[in-house]
This record gives sequence, structure tokens and C-alpha cells, in this order.
Amino acid sequence: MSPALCYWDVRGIAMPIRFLLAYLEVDYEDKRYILTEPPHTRDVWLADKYNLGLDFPNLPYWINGDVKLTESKAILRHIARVHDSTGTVLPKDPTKAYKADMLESIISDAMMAVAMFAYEYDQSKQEEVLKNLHQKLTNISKFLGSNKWITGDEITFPDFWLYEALIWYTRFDNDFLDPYANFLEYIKRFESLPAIRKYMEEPNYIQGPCINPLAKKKI
Ligand SMILES: N[C@@H](CCC(=O)N[C@@H](CS)C(=O)NCC(=O)O)C(=O)O
Repeated sequence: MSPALCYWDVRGIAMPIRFLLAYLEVDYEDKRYILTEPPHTRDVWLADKYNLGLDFPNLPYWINGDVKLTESKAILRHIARVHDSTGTVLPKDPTKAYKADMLESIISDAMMAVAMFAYEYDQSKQEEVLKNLHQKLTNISKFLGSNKWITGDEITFPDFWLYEALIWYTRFDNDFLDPYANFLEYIKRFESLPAIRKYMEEPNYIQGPCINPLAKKKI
């Protein structure tokens, strides 16, 4: 039986994992609970939630035989550890490793920050919030500099978070990334990876939404 990744039928925090699986050409089942169609209910998932043998029941989950885990960051690292034969996606060198770990957190915070604002969108707070979001992006953009990938010449696991975070920003506002030329180049570079390009052309590729469709501002 193929391993299964299960999440809602949105991009969400499963999307970096889906991209990594595509990049590593792992055969798996992309299971989805429907959230984008009425009645937009969590009930089907809640009926399953405590019956799957998960220690910490949540979405996304990854099940491969006896291996059952949740927590999106742990799942992504596990998949890199098990399926990346080059060993570069999850760097072992301590300097590269600490940078990758740090960036994973920094990027995930920036990703959650734009999602939280979209969920509770309030135009009166826009100026202040956007200033804050741009500060986060500026820091990451400076760190990226003229590097090909976020930690240097080789793609590492935080890159799968960074691409997805940047997409959420562009969905919030198409021009959001205009001040960051290196991000615009980075998006093109990621989308040009042959396995990623192939995945993005598949019918089951999720264009959107990025987050729960009931968010006040749709992204
Ligand atoms: N820290 C967890 C957060 C998981 C989470 O909040 N999942 C949300 C979707 S983003 C969910 O709907 N979980 C199902 C549930 O709470 O029952 C992770 O990174 O995987």
C-alpha cells in the first residue's frame, strides 16, 4: 500500500509537504477531507480523528504502514530523511543545519502571519499589519540575497516552506512581492524544477485556496 498524506482540500500547511513529495518523486496517496464545498464541515474528519492510531491526531497526517505521524514540520523532515537519497534536503553539516532550522521557523511565522490577517481581515488595521509583514519579508529577502536557495546553492527543506509562504503573500495581494526582486526570481526558479513543473500541471494539483475558504479575506 502506498503511504498516505491526508489534509483538507486546500493548499494549507500540507502544500510544502506535497511539493517535497513531488520533488522527491515519492509515490503516495493525497487524501483530502472536503472543506471547500458546502456544508464546509469538519464532521467527517472529526468522526475519523481518534480512530487512526495517531498519537497526536491532527491534519496533516502521514501514514506509511506502522509509521504514523502528525505535525507538518515533522512530516516534511521525516519524508526528507527517508526519501532524499542525496541527503542534501535535510543538511547534516551543523552550520547548514542550524540555518535551515532557523529559516524553517522564520518562514513559518511569516506564513502564519499573513494567514492570520486574512482570517480576521480588518481594513482599519491594514497599514500597521502590512508594515509588520513587510518587515518579515525584508529580513528573509536579505538573508536570501543572491543565493539560489535559502541556505545556499542546494535546495533544503525550508525552501519548500518559503515557496509556499510567498504564494500566500501573492494571493493576499498580487503586488505584495514587487519590492523583492529576488523573491520573484526565486518563485520562477522553484516552478522551473522539472518535478515541480510536472506536478503543477497534474489535474489533482491544488491551485487554491491557500487557507480555509471561510477566511474573511480569501487567499
Ligand atoms: N502544528 C500543527 C498544526 C495542525 C493544524 O492546526 N491543523 C489544522 C489545519 S491547518 C486542522 O484543521 N487540524 C485538524 C484538527 O484540529 O482536528 C502542524 O503543523 O501540523
